[in-house]
Amino acid sequence: MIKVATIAGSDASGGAGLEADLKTFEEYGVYGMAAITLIATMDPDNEWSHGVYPLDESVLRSQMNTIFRGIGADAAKSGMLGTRYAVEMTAEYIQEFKVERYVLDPVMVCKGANEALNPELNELVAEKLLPLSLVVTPNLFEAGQLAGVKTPSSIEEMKDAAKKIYARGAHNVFIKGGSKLEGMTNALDLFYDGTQFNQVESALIGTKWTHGAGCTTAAAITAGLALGLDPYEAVSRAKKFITLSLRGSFALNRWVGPGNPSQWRKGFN
Ligand code: PXL
Repeated sequence: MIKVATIAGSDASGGAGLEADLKTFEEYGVYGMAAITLIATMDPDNEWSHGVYPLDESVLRSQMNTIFRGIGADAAKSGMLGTRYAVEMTAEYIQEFKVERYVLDPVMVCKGANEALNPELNELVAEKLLPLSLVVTPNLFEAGQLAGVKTPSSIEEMKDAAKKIYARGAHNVFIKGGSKLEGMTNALDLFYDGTQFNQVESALIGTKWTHGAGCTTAAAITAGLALGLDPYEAVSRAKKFITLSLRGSFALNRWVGPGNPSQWRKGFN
């Protein structure tokens, strides 16, 4: 059995975080494991505002030992880390256990939460985790932060950010422009392997229920890598996966709605 680990937050609403990761791993037919960095909750009595509860360092370390020392992972991803020790421990275990297929989802913002999360950690993430990542999956805002430039708003600016992120050590950079680029009629993402750019495009899915799309995309890339796809193949398949998932998106309540990773199983396109 191919085994895949996520080091991520729990999203109590089930659409993002490690819940999205495990659902995605299941669709890919790989065995999923999770080290929980923090628990995110949402308050129905206060406009779905987010609470974030990091787990103690020792609890995180016990989970990391369970997974990496006790079992082993063919690939791993990290999502919301939330604390300095979670960033450092992720670097430590990815290195010690020589996890070559490591996907860094540099979660810096959360749809539905207005302010950036833990901006003081962004530089630490770039320094410690970018050089270990086989693929890094920033959205436009995160790409700007990792590259040290303003948030890209055109393909040229995405390319410039991708080069800068590559120069900081990431082996492959996948910037998710999605629907957010100026003047786009498609959902356009950019893949850069240090020599070549590939635009990865799909039709825009007109939905506001996109909660967890970033987590799902990074999880799909990780599972694809674990199955032996090369980075560009893994990204291309993940793009199809998230497009289908968003086609099946739905509201959970008036504030939030996720995609549906099980659309993949139905195999329509
Ligand atoms: O979508 C970003 C994200 C990642 N991880 C967790 C989250 C969220 C957004 O809600 O809760 C745990």
